[in-house]
Amino acid sequence: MPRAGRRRAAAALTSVVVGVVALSGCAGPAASPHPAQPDAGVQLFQRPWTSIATECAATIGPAGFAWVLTSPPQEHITGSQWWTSYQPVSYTLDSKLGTADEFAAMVDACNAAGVKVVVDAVINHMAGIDDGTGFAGTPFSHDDYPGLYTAADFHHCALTADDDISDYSSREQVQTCELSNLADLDTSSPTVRSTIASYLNGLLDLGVTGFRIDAAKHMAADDVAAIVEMLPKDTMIVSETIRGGAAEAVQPEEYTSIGRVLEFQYARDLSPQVEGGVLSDPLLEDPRPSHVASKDAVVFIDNHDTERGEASLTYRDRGRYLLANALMLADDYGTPLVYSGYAFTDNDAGAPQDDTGHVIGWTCDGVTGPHDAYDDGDGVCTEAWTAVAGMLEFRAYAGDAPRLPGVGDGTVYGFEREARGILLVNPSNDADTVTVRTGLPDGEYCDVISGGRAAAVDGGCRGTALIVDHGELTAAVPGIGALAIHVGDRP
Ligand code: LAG
Ligand code: CA
Repeated sequence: MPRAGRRRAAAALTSVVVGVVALSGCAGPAASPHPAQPDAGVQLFQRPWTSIATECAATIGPAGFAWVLTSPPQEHITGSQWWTSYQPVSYTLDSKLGTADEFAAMVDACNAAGVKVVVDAVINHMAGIDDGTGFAGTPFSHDDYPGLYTAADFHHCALTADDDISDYSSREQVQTCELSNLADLDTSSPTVRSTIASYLNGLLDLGVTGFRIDAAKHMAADDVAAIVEMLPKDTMIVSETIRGGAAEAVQPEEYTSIGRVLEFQYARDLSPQVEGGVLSDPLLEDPRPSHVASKDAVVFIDNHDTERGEASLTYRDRGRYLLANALMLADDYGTPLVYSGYAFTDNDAGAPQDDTGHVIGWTCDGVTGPHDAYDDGDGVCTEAWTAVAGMLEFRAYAGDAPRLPGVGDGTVYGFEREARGILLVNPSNDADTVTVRTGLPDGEYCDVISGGRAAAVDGGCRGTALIVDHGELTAAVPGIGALAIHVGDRP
């Protein structure tokens, strides 16, 4: 079958990329540096497949992202709200984000640009409404999906009056009752498991690399593990397990043997510091308190749920949001996932769509940073920000160098990745000049926050030039601004 062939081609491409960048230095830190393999991803929320295809080649690949996380690709209930994507009607790849052919072409385009594709897999549940006709024309009712599932394939928990989850201290409720009325699949059933696995294997056959497991907390870890065991061994898995505190029955740690998990505590610790203007070191030992181990964590400043809820920094915070993203990308904890959505005032509002219900889409040509103001529906285009590309380059050169204890004074805080790079951020409104000690070799460097990737040009710097002299860096850090230098970007 050509499908299996495509998958092998994608895997081969990946190993070539790894081979080129995996030359790590055998000498000390002062040796000529090589960038490590990229690891960071970007969530392109509600971005149509044709837009992602363009964007992989135009900005995401060149910026140095390793992967994109897409919104759910399966048929869903009709409606203009974004969250219709989270109410599956069938596993046909025909949605407001595009057709199966457009999806396949997007995967090919991204893989060709060196960007892996991770798909949001909604497998805990089906629709939350009584009945209807799906986006691709499939008729359904709450627990009956023709050719796919019948009532026997769903949990009917009978633990609460309406079968909805109400008590998060009850494992049985969280995993077998309905999450806000969404028909809860009986993921302990072998036939349900294999139906889900064949949906996911079909996506892998198209060249996808892995999955965000939506609502993983609402499925027993054994159920998720059994489904993942039906996929190829190298499938990337990122479970969405919202950390809900010690009183909750289900904890993220239960899912780390299956793959990585989204660590919600990271932004809860970092963002209020940036917002409040007073930064300090987290506990630098691994694992950090209330965090899974670094190797198990995918971290983010916000996502499509938290930007409508708990997140203390979002695109609306512009410069401070950028600082939080820079701090995350410079860190030695977890795998970062940058978020890129669209502006909104109504939490339910979907991305702009045409009269067939398809999202119109957007690409990010010419975007270099946060806008001063956003109109509803504007793409935020975080992936195209100069500073983000610069910090991805910083991250690649930082490699596995440890994060050192924080430096700075006044309103400036920063940290070094030992002898590889140093980031200074200033969350206050006024510029502040600091002098800090650093293990970077003496000489001139180009700031990648203002200059982006390959900030050194024609013997100078695209952005700010900085000097390390006698092991000291003196720098004027702009208000609500940052500076970052690393050993790979020197004029
Ligand atoms: C997720 N992760 O575990 C997604 O990240 C999150 O965006 C999903 O909720 C949720 N789990 C289910 O996949 C979203 C919206 C909800 C929406 C739901 C289903 O945040 O607001 O619920 O998707 O579309 C909506 C209505 C509810 C209604 C429900 C069922 O808001 O009032 O009960 O639909 O009809
Ligand atoms: Ca469940």
